[in-house]
Amino acid sequence: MAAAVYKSSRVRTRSFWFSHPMFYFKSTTELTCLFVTLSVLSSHSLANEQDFMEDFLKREYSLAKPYRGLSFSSSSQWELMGMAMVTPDHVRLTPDMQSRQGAVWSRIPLFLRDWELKVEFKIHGQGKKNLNGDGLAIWLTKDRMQNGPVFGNMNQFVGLGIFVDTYPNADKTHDRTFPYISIMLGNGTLSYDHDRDGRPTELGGCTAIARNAMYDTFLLVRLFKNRLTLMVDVDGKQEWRECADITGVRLPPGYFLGASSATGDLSDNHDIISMKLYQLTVDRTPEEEEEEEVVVPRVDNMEQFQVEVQEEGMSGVQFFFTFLFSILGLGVLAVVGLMVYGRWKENKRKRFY
Ligand SMILES: *[C@@H]1O[C@H](CO)[C@@H](O)[C@H](O)[C@H]1NC(C)=O
Ligand SMILES: [Ca+2]
Repeated sequence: MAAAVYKSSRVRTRSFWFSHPMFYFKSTTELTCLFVTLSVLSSHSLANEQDFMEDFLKREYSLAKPYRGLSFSSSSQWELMGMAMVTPDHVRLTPDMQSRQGAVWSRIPLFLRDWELKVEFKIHGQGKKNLNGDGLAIWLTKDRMQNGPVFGNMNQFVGLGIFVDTYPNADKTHDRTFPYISIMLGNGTLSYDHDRDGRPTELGGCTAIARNAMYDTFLLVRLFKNRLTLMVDVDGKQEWRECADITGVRLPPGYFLGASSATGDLSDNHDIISMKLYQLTVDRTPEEEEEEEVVVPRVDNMEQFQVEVQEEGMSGVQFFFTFLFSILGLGVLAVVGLMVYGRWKENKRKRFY
């Protein structure tokens, strides 16, 4: 859990420094200290970046124009399924029509441990806001080419699912703005709950206004030393915004990349423009090298997610009882205080006689 708390407090501290530097640091000594600290911090993060000694595109795992390695034939690297179709500009998983499903799956299992996946896509359609659906999903899973209720793929999947959910099925007055992108790690027993937009199993996520957008949407998924980060770029600025950051992610090797989508009563065009996989080369310590492989996907430190739940604040009932007990507690304290004071006064009076 430390990671999430540490991260959010660091972000807050930083924005405070930037907005009130002079207010906070009165003397030059303090400013010098701050400067040294910041330099150390930034050089540290630079060193982190250089951990990626080299990265390069793996064509056999990538899907890009003009989509040569893609067809229904068994010799292709990527395979289409359902309503999915290829055009010169994109792979359309579903058209803007009701009750369609489509997917595209890699045939080659991925055995890299550290990688980065860049996905470019576009979701667009005629429907008004919140009268469109349902979104698309990016997969790295044990099974491939399955039909089902999770954005056009099976439920109880085993592996990684990233959902670009464009329709709020749960309470529509809730604080969360859609489209919402979220991450789930399936282990074969966990179930994605569509009616609750997958909240019970979500490991992280963010809002990304990625529908009928002027620019294509980009997702960057990185698995680096068991740390899974998700970044998005929705407004064509070519800048990544952090969406989720999960440590201790353990994914068995040999899973398949894919993308799928489904429409129901509501629809949209769900277009994948490219999925590019880059290998990250990593320096490992001997201990890291020896880390045993897992058989079922899992997250090592599940506590990191309990914090997020707490951050949602107290419910009305919780608040009422906390308030009630605080008042009662104060009352008891006051009574005890008065009694002690009364005793003390009485004792003092007695001593005078
Ligand atoms: C999957 O994860 C859930 C929740 O962490 C756990 O209760 C369940 O036993 C796990 N299943 C497997 C097959 O590991
Ligand atoms: Ca939904």
